[in-house]
Amino acid sequence: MIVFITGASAGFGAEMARTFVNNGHQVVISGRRKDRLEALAAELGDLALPIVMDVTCKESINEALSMLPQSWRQVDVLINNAGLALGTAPAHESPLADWETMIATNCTGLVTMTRALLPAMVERGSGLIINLGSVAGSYPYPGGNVYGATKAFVDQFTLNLRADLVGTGVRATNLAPGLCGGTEFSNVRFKGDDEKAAKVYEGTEPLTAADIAATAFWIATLPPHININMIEMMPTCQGFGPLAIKRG
Ligand code: NDP
Ligand code: 8X3
Repeated sequence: MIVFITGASAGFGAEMARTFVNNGHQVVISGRRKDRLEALAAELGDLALPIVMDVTCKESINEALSMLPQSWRQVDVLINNAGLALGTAPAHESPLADWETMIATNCTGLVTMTRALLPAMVERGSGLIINLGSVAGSYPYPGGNVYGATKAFVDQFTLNLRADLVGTGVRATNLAPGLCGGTEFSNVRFKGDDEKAAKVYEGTEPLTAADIAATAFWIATLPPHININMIEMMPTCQGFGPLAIKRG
């Protein structure tokens, strides 16, 4: 298979690249940080192709896709993984620029990549798009405001892809994890405050990037007549909170 992963310079994306390459598949590893991608490519060898690309920029996506060598063009699996949360401030205090960045990356970037690669999949009658959603797309929490809303978008967009793709042979999945440690997610969310980021996982046994990679690999290697619409996964230590009520 040829697998195209966005956001492969860290976290889930890098681990998914390792899993697919270690199982003999070709993987395009993309992201903004060239040094990270080159280091991962050096680790993984010829089955990994590093491509610098910013999903928030249409021109960057088009240029990256046009640079793919002929033998890498028939993408079987697109993993729309690039994404981020910025901050946990309440809506009335969140910087608008943070909201715009989350929407540009988690929503616009994801649909731009999908629109670019989907027609060829439909033409071939096969292909798979795995979108990284989140539990934040299903359950509200204080400070989740736009991040959660972008992941709700991912959920509904994936279901609507399914609606359009019935009969084409192309599959689509929303992979929606909960608390997952060992990635840069919280370091990015807290804008480099690594102490605050580490506290998120204190005293927990969170999911790992390897858990997510194994799940993505399982989805991608199922027989072609099976479509996993949505998978929500949490660590056993995570659950649900009560609804908030302000009394008095
Ligand atoms: P990381 O911060 O570790 O990795 C995010 C990746 O996205 C990086 O490779 C980063 O690369 C890339 N990225 C960010 N912005 C852009 C951009 N504009 N263009 C291209 N690439 C970009 O996070 P995770 O691995 O933890 O998260 C991956 C996905 O999973 C995200 O969509 C996240 O929302 C989702 N998720 C994460 C959970 C968690 O708890 N960790 C739980 C549920 C969902 P670079 O900076 O080099 O561009
Ligand atoms: C990441 C999980 O709970 O931090 O999507 O929003 S959470």
